[in-house]
Amino acid sequence: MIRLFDTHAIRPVRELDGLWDFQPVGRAGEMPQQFEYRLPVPGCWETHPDLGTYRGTGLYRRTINVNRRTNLRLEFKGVSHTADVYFDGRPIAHHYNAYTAFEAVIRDVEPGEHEIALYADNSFGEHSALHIPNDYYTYGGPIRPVVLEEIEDVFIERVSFRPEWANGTWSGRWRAVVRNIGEHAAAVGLRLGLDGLHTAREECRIEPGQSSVVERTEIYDTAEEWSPERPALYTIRAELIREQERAGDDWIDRIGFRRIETAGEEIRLNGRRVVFKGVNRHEDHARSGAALSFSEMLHDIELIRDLGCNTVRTSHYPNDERFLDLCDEFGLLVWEENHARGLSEEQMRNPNFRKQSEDVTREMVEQHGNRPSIVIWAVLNECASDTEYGREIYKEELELIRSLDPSRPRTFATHNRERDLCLDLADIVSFNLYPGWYTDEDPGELMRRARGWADRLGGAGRPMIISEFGADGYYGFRSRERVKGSEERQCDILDDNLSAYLADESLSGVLVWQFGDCRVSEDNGWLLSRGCTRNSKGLVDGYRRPKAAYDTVRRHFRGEADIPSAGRNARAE
Ligand code: ADA
Repeated sequence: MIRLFDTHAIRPVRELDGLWDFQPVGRAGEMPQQFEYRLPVPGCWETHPDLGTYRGTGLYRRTINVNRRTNLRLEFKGVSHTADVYFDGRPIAHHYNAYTAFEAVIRDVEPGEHEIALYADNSFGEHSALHIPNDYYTYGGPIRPVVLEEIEDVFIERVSFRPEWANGTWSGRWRAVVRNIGEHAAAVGLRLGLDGLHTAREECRIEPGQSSVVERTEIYDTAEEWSPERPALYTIRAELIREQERAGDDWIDRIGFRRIETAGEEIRLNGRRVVFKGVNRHEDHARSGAALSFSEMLHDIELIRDLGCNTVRTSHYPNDERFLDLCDEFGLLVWEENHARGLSEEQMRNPNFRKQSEDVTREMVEQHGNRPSIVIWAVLNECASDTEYGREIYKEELELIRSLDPSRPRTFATHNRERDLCLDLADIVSFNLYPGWYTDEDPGELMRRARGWADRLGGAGRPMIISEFGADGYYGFRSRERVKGSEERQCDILDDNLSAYLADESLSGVLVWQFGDCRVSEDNGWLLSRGCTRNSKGLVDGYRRPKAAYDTVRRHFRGEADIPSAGRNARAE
């Protein structure tokens, strides 16, 4: 399943899912004599019993049949973490980062059988500045769908639609990119339609080998607002009109009309104050790794809604389009962030860091910018925001986001407390704090101190979010003494944190670390602080079995927290 809706009605599209041949290889480009394995796509190789800890390069191979001479467009929605794609033995694409999509366009493909070879590499080293040994796992393989499309020489590359609200009326700012891969200039029409509300037409000319941008603003004065209570979605459709009014290509997406802005210390959604109550979520499942099936994603959404959350943070990378589709559909608000976790200044000085980080940021905003559910863009979780060099990078990335999308507030989650040098650069100040777990601080007191740091360090008068807090809780580990690591102690710590944060009316958000337990890398000492090589701060375990803390959080988020947790006073310390 590619998306929750058809992205094309005219352009022929098919998903290349199913079993592909697979073989571990030494490097991209190497063709083995034989293939020992057949693995699912989408999927990650760790789900195979022989390959549960394989780190290196793996080759996925399959053939396709083409029944007429045509141009092909292959889209890989996410390959972890470096992809090299070959078509009939010829390299056609290279891409770094597991969490954004990339394409390859192949011209004039002859009818017959053709081979697609996808090399995926999940190895660590200087070549990979963002995927490093970390407190989550970098799996290997095509963790998201692979799509095959047939395109004409002139086709629609991308359409963005930004809703705007002015003088009590909605309008929409269209921006369509039309590309010409042919050898002749082309003049085409472009029909831009929004569900029955309007259709507009523009003409454009595209030189060979070039792209043209068509921009237009339309008024939609009867549009219904998208909100968590009523997530009204509209379908936008761009149609490319060739000679004799023939529709040559199309591009379909879903959008929603909603406003998100900060006003002093408040965040406002559609003009009304919103407080984010939610969870941080990794794309990780004990059964399927980072390649969650659609039904596993939907199950996560159902659990998150059942918890009483209105928000999910895509820690620490852009998420699967199908998961975001579900958020659009169910009215769940999303904090989406670029890919990075806990990079020191030295790691941010990796010669590949700047380019790799800029690419994933740009791709995230370009690929996900139409979604009403995304209300915050964030960068660089817990990186070196306490150094001068770090500040340079935070500034660059936050400015890049602003230049690509001025419509959403930006933030970053910091653990640098009173040492942070970047709080003035973001629209929202966000702190990761772990009182009760890593420190013995009182959550209410710490939150007030955090407000003080924000006020002193350039974040005065801006909204504040507690973007992470939590505690380990090993599923099934019970303790009458409520020791650290027990389900009971996890309940206590979350209870203390949530009681303090939710009682404070000035806070704009509380996001629990984390929704589900996730696998972590064995390298780099993570093993020492992560029993069973898992980060066990989930409200559910890797298989989605709710821990006792699930109900603690559920009571708070649903406003039923005066019901005390069982046995609370029994802690022996
Ligand atoms: C950090 C980090 C998370 C996770 C968490 C923890 O603040 O942002 O990715 O590592 O702490 O469990 O300690």
